[in-house]
Amino acid sequence: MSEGVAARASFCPDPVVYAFPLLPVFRMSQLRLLTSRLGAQAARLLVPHDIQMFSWRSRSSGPQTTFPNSRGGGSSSYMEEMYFAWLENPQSVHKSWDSFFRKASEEAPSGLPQPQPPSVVPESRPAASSRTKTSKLVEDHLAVQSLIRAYQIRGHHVAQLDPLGILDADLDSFVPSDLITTIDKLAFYDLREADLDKEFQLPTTTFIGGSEHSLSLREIIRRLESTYCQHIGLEFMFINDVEQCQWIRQKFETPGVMQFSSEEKRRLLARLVRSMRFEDFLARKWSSEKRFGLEGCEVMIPALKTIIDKSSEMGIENVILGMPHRGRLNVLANVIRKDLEQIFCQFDPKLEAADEGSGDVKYHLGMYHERINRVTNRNITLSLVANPSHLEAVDPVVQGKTKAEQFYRGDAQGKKVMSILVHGDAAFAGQGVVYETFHLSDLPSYTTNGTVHVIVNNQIGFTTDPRMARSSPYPTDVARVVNAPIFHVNADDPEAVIYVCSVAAEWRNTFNKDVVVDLVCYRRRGHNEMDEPMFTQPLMYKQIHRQVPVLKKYADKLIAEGTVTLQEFEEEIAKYDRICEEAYGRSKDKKILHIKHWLDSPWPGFFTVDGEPKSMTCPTTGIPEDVLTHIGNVASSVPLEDFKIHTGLSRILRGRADMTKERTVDWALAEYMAFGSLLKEGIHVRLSGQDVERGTFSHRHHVLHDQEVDRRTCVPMNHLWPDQAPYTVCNSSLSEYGVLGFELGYAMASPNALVLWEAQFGDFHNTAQCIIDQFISNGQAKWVRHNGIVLLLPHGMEGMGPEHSSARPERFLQMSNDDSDAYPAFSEDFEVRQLYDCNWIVVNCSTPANYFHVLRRQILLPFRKPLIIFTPKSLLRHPEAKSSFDRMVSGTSFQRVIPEDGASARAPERVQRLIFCTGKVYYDLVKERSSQGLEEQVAITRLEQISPFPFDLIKLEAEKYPGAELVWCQEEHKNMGYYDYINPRFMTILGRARPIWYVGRDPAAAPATGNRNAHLVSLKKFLDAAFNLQAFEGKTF
Ligand SMILES: Cc1ncc(C[n+]2csc(CCOP(=O)(O)OP(=O)(O)O)c2C)c(N)n1
Ligand SMILES: [Mg+2]
Repeated sequence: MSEGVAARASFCPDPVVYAFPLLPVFRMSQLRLLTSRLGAQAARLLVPHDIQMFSWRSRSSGPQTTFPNSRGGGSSSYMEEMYFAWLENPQSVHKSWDSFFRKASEEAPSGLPQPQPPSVVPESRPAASSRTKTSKLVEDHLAVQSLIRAYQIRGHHVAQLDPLGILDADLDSFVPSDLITTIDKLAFYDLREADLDKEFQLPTTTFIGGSEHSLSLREIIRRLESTYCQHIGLEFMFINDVEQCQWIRQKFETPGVMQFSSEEKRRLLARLVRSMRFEDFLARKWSSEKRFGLEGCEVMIPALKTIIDKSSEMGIENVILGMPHRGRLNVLANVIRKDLEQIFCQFDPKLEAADEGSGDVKYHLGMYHERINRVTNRNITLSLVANPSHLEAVDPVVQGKTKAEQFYRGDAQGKKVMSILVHGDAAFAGQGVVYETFHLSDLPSYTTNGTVHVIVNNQIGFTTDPRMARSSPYPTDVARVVNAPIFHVNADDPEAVIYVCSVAAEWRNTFNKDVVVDLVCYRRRGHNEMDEPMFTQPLMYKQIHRQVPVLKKYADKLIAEGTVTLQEFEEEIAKYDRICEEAYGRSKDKKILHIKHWLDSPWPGFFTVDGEPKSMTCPTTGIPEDVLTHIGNVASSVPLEDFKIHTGLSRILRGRADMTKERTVDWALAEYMAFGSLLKEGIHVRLSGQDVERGTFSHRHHVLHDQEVDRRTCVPMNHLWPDQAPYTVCNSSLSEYGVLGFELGYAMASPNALVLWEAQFGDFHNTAQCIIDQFISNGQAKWVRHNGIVLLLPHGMEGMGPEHSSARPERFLQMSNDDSDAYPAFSEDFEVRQLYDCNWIVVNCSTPANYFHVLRRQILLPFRKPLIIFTPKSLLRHPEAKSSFDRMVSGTSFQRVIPEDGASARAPERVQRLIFCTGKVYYDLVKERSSQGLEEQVAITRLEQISPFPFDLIKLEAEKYPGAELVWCQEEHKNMGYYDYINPRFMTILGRARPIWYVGRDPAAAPATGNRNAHLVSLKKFLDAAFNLQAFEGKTF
């Protein structure tokens, strides 16, 4: 079987036998010669493919010659056609072909045997006798060029990637017909064994020659084999950019590139020792604990460390990592360098947690560490972002955090901050958020300037085989959509892995684009340490049990070649084992577990040293009138000269100017004022989501477009004050999961930014449900990490159908953690305490001023909580939905409840009904009350902050109207909206002495009807009930 790939392709009956150890490089001379002419099947395979523009410059001197639409990938027939056409009439072909053939004829050495015409030549072509030796020379050169290209494109299909040798990494044992895996394949190119020793000019699209410009065919094939078909499989030829392809070719093809100094080899061995012995140590001490060990992919530790070393060498100072369960503890210990005792004490079930919150399992926690990189001697900050079990959910979060860190450092090119994402093979292929995250990678407001992706491709997902887990050949194919090169590598060849990782880091630094390293490995144990893999993968695991661990293989190699001695190797192991033992000893002294030691994004200076808020008050959120006026003026102007805006927009700006003069704001202007005033105070504001720049409802217009100059835009918000903080407003890709995750990560980086994500319509947030359920609602409880992200969710029943109506308030409220049954103590700081204790804030503002205040409060609070805002649609233009400056000037604040202030409030004892409501339905209720003339009998009070529930204010309101029936009115169906949330809380306040009656739509399956008439009928029905003062007579509760 020493014939390597050739043997594999044709003769090997049992793939397990040949796959490992390293295959010797294909030796052409040992192959049987099968002199076959190009048969019909092979001719069929000559159908043109891989059509691409490429250039071929004469290696020695000649000018660049461009071949229009030439088939670079393996068809000589097109070139033959060109050639024969040129022979007949040089003017009949493009001048680039003319000059090429002319040059080739001039350079053709004499004395070559007269070639026979290939069998694929159509009959209409010139007879064999008319063909010259130049013709054969050209054809053979073109054939060799095609052959080189075939290896570059398809060599990875036969690369020896699987350490077990039982699976094909591309899920297919098919051997591409244009690779010379057996000698008869030469016929595919109309070449014969006799051609093997002929010299061929090398095109500039290969570097296999090193300083040689020509090589024998035998050597060409040997070098291609060794580059493309050994332990590294390269997928890059789909990349559209020729320069990038050249770069990769150079990195891998150049002879002798994979040389390691003995120091590098020893370092690699030491890292493998740590990786392997760490898992061994855990296995010994806690044999029945789940840890999702890295055994079978121990090389991941040196792989990640190489990426970090290399990046640090190129100037990176901050690396943000995201990764799943597999090997996470090992990464914490040996890459991030978390104190081992901190890790070990996580295994002690008796330790008491010192922090508030519910905590998380050890393989989900995050970490942040600043240290010196020992290889480069430079400072480096490493953070591993905490994540839920939900695989790949952390990807966009890491990217958002990375983007923010780059932004705050002014690192627009990503030269200082970068991200690394580690993935499992099954999850990378299966989870859609991976695709969504890739699609953010090159968008100006979302790019992190390249991410290095590392796949732990253990060729299994829990109990599922790859063939059942994906339809793509490789788990990595999703990366092709963004033209990211993919480097597959056999994880049992540590030097190949290290080389690939260092090229990946260089790629990222050179092109600022994503790159994927696919570590093809195996999983030595079950999915976790308690799992029996033989139930489902018996044969695979039989092979795995026979598999010699990579550390042993590599140590044997280095000992054999004299790089280390056995004694040194054993000492290295003993040294690390001692480190672990000592840390274990220390971990036993720990009595308390601090989850805050596992914080991935500390906010220096924001909290006290103990991690507490610096105060428990919130300053008032109003601002001086001159600031309001100034923002209003800028919002209604075009700050750039000679900038022509649309006439419709001029009208909108004039409207803003009028409102400013009249000292009023609508929704959009209130938002402008909130953002603008925060920018003035040095708070960066970022608003992201689909079509947010204009606003889905065409109300925002934060980006003005010059009507005469393409792509000339202006963001007046960035022209407010000379020293203001920057404002970013960005239309996102059409993704919720990816983009919301991204913004959450962005908000993680600093407390001094207002980061908002707006759903196009509120109901679309459910495609980002994982981010909401796993990160936003409980991130602080699990990971003691605050986050002030704001979700803007357009919501309201307006007859638009079952979609586009409900932002599903019930879901957010159901996940709110304030206790419905606990009657709170109304201390002086109740309002702010309640906010501090809650997991998130849910509001539905009915006035622009209140929206303004709640946005500002978000930043002025001494801590951070996610804020969910149900935002209006029709209210954006409702004439009544306006606020006076009086409600926004200094001294004013957010109103958690807006009490009735009309006629009924002036004589509350006479009021028969007090309606509580939230949001837009207020305006319907007021209109109906007025049309029925019930202003004195019915009071309407608005709940603006729904959660945490303003027990104190609601109590005051209820007490103010002692004789009134209490009603909760909502436009949503009864099983949706707010009713289930507010009802028990009202009961708690009222001591169950008074009922709170429900008025609203009946329970339903869909959030809204698709029939406009049905919508109006149900609206009328519940409005009638709201003002029917006899509606609840005689009813008990
Ligand atoms: C979104 C999601 N779905 C399902 C699971 C359950 N689950 C945990 S690990 C796993 C298999 C993961 O396989 P792979 O990505 O190949 O990683 P490996 O465990 O092999 O390293 C599954 C299905 C999960 N954690 N997240
Ligand atoms: Mg896997």
